[in-house]
Amino acid sequence: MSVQQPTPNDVALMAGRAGYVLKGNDRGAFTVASPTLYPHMWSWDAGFVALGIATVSVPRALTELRTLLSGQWATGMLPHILFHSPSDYFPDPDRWRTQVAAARPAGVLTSGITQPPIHVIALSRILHDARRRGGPDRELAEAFVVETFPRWLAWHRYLATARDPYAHGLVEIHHGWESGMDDSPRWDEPYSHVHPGAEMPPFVRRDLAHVSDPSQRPSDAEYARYLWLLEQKVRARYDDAAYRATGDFVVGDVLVSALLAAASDLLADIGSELGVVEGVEESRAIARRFRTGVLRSVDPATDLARDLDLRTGRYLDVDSAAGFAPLLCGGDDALIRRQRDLLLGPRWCGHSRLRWPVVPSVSPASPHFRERTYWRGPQWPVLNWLMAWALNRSGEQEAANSLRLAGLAQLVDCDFAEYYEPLTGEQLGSRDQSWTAAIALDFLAARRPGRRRPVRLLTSELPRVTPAGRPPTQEFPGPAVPR
Ligand code: 9WN
Repeated sequence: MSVQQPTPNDVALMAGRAGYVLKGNDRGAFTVASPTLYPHMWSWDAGFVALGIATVSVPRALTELRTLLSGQWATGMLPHILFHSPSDYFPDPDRWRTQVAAARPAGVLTSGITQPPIHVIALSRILHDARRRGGPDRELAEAFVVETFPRWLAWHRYLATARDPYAHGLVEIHHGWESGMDDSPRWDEPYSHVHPGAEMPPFVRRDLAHVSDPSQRPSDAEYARYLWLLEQKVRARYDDAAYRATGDFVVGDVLVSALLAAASDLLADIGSELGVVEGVEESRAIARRFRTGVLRSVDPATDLARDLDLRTGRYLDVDSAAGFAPLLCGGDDALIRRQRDLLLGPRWCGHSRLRWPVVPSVSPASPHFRERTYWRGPQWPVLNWLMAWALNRSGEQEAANSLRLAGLAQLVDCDFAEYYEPLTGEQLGSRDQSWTAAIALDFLAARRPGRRRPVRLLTSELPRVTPAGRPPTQEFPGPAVPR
């Protein structure tokens, strides 16, 4: 693959433009996921956004997490959306009708389902940044960890109990949206058992008004199923046991489980470093249980982890990036090495047809692969970040760095698209997507264990890039997030 190195100007522009996007999406105490398509706070987006902002401002990054915690339910659940002000996003609070739920928070309108527990991973990165800076940033971040430790533990405990009542070691999701990968082929089989009832209120999709090509989004039939599950959650009054007894979609999600394991380990680490005693052992036990569940799901024929359909008791065999869940939670060194080789090899990042060697959401070699459709093949920078993070953590710095550099090359157009067509590199979905800009900032800051360098020193490391999209032409100010 021919890659062209960006000029120092490209790199400076990327940092400046990423900061500009995040500043533009900043609503004071939180960041909208994107300016038009997603004008509210999304849970796992907020985690990625916070760790990106931390490269510029630790206090503002902590504010992002604090705002997210203001939406926490009495059960410990962190909802997937905190609504901001009236907008054309649908489903809106009137559709979610969370007032039926006793556990909802006061004073904040939220959705009634979850998203992947990335937040403590973000928090540990923010703490790392704050410690390197020292002074007030360090004090603030350490105090924040101690203060909020019980809240994060309650979030993880909710997933480990209400969402794994039979101790499978896999977090149960009740909606594809809870996986963060809405229409992934991972969910085709369980969704085939979801049949919207006649009682479903009518609806008009509003998302399609914000994309140039509807085929980049889930289909109408898929949307009807999404909204039917939402109705089932409302009918169960958002009670997990009641939904489990009546709802159509109940699946053990390996990626969510691996993130829970990794985040629980980190919570125990940062808590005990700061003298927290209560909850540290519980956190370690959660990590162990879900790591075991993830490793147990691995198909020895493919070395990929598999989701478990808890309605049928069958593992779901799909070549999606979620199969690399063991890389995220660790626990089997030989498997991690095989997953590293698989990830970088010709079925995944090294596939000969890919524009950039970064992880696609589905393997191009899979019959499920569709290059333009949402979570069915396109490349999502946040997934690439997760893989790079996991490799780094497993001591695979070289492999991690190759994903980071290719990820930067992919983003050099500075559009910060929601996702990318993997064969051409075309930007798809929303533009100025907050988490994509945040990933760019984090990759530019080049954190590696014991090492962090300012943005401008990085140019010699970057691969050569030929921007597949339009070259950036505007002038932007430097990172504009308040310090
Ligand atoms: C539904 C905000 C979110 C991401 C999800 C992504 C998409 C929402 C949608 O956008 O989901 O939650 O309306 O399509 O799939 O991962 O958090 O960026």
